[in-house]
Amino acid sequence: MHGNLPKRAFRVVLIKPSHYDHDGYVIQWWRSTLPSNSLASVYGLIEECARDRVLGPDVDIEVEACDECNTIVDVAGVVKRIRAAGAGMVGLIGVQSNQYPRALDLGRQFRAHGLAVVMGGFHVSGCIAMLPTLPADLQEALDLGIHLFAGEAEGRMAEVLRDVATGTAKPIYKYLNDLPEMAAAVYPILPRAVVTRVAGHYSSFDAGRGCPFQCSFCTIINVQGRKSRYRTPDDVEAIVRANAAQGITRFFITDDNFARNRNWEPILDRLIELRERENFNIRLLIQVDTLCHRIPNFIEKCARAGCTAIFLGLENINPESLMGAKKRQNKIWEYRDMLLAWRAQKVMTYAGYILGFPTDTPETIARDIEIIKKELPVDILEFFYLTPLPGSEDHKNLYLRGVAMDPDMNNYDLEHACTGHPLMSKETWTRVYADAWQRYYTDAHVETIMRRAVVSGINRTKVLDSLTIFSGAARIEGVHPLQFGFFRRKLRRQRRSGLPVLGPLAFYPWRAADFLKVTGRWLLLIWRYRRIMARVAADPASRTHFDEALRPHTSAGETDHFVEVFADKIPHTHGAPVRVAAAAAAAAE
Ligand code: B12
Ligand code: SF4
Repeated sequence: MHGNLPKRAFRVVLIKPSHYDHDGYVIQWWRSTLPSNSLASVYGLIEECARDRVLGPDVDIEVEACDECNTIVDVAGVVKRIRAAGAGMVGLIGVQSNQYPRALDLGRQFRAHGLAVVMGGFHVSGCIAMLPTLPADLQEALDLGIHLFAGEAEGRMAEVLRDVATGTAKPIYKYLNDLPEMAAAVYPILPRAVVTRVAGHYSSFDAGRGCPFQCSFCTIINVQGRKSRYRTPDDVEAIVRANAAQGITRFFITDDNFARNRNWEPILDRLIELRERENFNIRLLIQVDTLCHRIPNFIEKCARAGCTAIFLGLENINPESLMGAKKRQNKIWEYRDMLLAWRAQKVMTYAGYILGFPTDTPETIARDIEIIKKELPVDILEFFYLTPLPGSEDHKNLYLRGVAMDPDMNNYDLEHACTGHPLMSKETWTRVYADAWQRYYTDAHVETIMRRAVVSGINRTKVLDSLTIFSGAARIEGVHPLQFGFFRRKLRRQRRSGLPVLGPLAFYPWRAADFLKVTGRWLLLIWRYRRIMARVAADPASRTHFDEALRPHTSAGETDHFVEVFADKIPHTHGAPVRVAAAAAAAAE
């Protein structure tokens, strides 16, 4: 019957916006280094709508996706393709606060051509979840006729498409209080052509959402909730198989804390089965917390399932800062055991470190980084400013108290001081951030990390490549390594609205000089680090290398030197080193 209906098309163009650098150019690369899971999630949802023909049996839903971090958005081309299809919409995907100004600039251009635009992601969801009234920037989007989507879209995408197709889309879709179950939910997927724009062909999926902890700087718990919602092993297997069919077997599991995914074990068991019985060459990058070593078998199973690297939120080594941010779960006296447990499985560790907690000063930060270098066997340390991200409790409190915060959302990328600090001026804090990279990534410490990699049997090329990127991204490119890619592109015309588009005679000589300077600095860094690697590899002593950071705790109650430094700051929580607290109390008498 339906076969007689003339076919129509509805084209959905999904764009994950990037954000602007200091000069107002879009941060984009020939190849990015990390995949966008938000894009993969929404792509999967639109594909489901296409399969289910939610706009009617005669309407073909066509979908295309791009991540602006690795693809130039051709606005005119998008307009042409949607017009050629006869109907459609632009989806601005996974828009974070720092990406909001860029997303608005893109939305404005599409709206000027009369296209329907829908925007979702953490800025929209976080602001609507936490603030009593709609902030001015979200109102600006509404005034442009952009539709906002707050919450998660699983099970809701068909409604949005139908509304857009019939011209009845709502200004705001609000689904924050009704979080979808993830069991049997549609899973994230991207076509190979999109994935190949990520160096190393990494794809991603979230095996779960929600985190039980309550860190005050966190946005996630206020948008995705604190209850663990998780995918089934069958779904995870289906994700792996669907990607493997396109030749993709490397995944970033984007759960903020995979260790608190209540289904972690059956999921890992299934991945282990796929690797060990069916020879899938799975490689995983996961995010965990600092208590994960206490979960029986967790680390061992992660390694068997193909985990070669982890991200963890160390955040700070001063218990006072951690308590202030309600990060009570971080027990500094267990940091070394936890890191050694990962090393024993040959897994590389990346740790996030936040600068700007209320009691931080340039001196304490410098001291703490030196302590980490000497006493903790972490490979990569990455620095962030403590930032009141929209959607976090910190942001809400400052907002309600009327404390000044940077009005430019582009700066909420964890690389800028966005509010005042009680002990440091903005200039000092900025200097401290730059100094932190300098202080950690000294050639001497890079050499120590390489020696530790050799003795622990961790893939040295992987460690060396990461050291190069993390050492150079902020200092050479001026962008955080999490936003890094290979070969920066700066398009003369893709400049932030309000800033002038330079003429070719001014732009190209500047860009050529800029390119040569940056390339020269990279080549120098790569050359230096390769020499360090060669030296370490040639030195037989590397194979028996030992330093304080690699020393396991041998007797019960034994504490690290740095734990003693913070003895008076450690709260009397369960498991805290009593000997240290007692010693500190005795010393104080
Ligand atoms: C994986 C990840 C990354 C990856 C990939 C980016 C990505 N978005 O996929 C990498 C490592 C590149 C990354 C980098 C950064 N990230 Co990040 N990242 C995440 C993380 C852990 C998961 C993202 C995800 O996949 N979520 C699951 C998806 C399904 O949720 P979602 O994006 O919200 O999308 C759903 C809905 O919002 C909605 N939706 C979204 N878009 C649209 C569009 C339409 C049209 C519709 C209808 C619906 C819709 O439907 C989706 C499905 O339910 C989140 C935390 C989190 N739990 O979400 C942080 C998070 C998004 N990142 C954050 C930040 C700050 C950054 C960085 C600036 C720095 C940093 N510290 O990491 C950089 C920015 C660089 C960049 N280019 O994105 C913040 C953003 C907070 C904010 N208010 O802006 C978050 C929330 C974490 C935090 N610290 O609070 N990140
Ligand atoms: S552990 Fe991570 S995801 Fe969980 S509340 Fe803290 S910052 Fe958020």
